[in-house]
Amino acid sequence: MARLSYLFIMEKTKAMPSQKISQSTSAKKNKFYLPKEQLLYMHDLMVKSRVLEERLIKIYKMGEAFFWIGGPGEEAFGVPLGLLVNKGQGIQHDWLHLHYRATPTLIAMGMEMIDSIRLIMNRATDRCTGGRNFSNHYCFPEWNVAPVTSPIEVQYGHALGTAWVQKRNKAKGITVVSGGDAGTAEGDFASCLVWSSRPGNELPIFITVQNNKWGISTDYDSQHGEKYIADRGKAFGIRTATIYGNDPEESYIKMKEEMDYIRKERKPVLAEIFVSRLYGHSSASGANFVSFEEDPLKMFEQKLLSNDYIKESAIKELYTKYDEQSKRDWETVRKEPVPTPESIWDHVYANNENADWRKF
Ligand SMILES: Cc1ncc(C[n+]2csc(CCOP(=O)(O)OP(=O)(O)O)c2C)c(N)n1
Repeated sequence: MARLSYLFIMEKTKAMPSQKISQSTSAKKNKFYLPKEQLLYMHDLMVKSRVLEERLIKIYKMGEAFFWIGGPGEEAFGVPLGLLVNKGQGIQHDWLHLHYRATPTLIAMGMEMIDSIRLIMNRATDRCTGGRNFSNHYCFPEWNVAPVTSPIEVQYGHALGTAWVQKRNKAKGITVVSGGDAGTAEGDFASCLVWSSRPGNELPIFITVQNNKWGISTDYDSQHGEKYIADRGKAFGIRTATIYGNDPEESYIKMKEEMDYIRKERKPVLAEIFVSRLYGHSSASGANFVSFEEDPLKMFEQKLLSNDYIKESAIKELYTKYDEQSKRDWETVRKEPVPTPESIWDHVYANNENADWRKF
């Protein structure tokens, strides 16, 4: 017991990572570069994503879900990414290998709130996994969104596969992979750098790392000797970028530049994007709001307000609209069935939905 409370105090008082996210000059200025309509649209999607995640946390805390993990704090990166994707099925479209903080990206791509609620509540109606996986473990074959995995970083190996097929077929689409800073210690990440940059066989892949400075409760500074994770790409001749991901406009402009380069040159880019983690790691660490990190949504709202692009009342209305919608969706999902025991083998193999492994 004494040890437990000691650990608890350690966790509470742990020093914050010292290396602060550096805000770029354009984000600091109270000036916008993108059209007003686009900024307001991005804001709308960011609010929708945040309200949805906060609804998921409430559902977990009500005891109606087993686990929560998600993306509050990554909206200013995730929404622009979703808007920049060439969405569709097949190699002419972009392929996405995302991790478990990708709600903002999926919302920007058109995912409905109810899809995410069905997933966290493990309902048979869940489009991604038929109610068989964790929250935020999305999978949308019709948009080339590969299943999110629980083992971290394996997606960097999977992503090579779709990028390789796109290259071999001279397809238009590119591959996008996302993951966290701590996970870059895994071999899969190193394999991704090696295989995406082989001379003459470079792959059209956008390798992104969302650096929130944490790996569950391990702080960034105690693990990384390199100044930037992105610098690792230089050893392989990969073009690199560091992006301040708490400003949606900066994320959009800089990621567009990198994605345009990949689309044209058919070569990889490694981008490190600095983001916040606003509700801790997951429900395993309490899923409570932390006030010591930058809130990209609040910062964006301040800038929109001071430029007179939106009124305080309109912001409130937006939150209310999505909050009410998420409540209605929750009520709907509550009444839906959970998967039947017989469905346990469904979707184990692609295109063989009723495969029963016991027959093999
Ligand atoms: C292969 C593997 N090792 C360990 C874990 C346990 N684990 C889950 S999340 C996580 C931290 C990941 O941190 P980071 O990559 O920075 O991503 P973040 O969660 O901060 O977005 C760890 C170690 C795991 N899921 N898979």
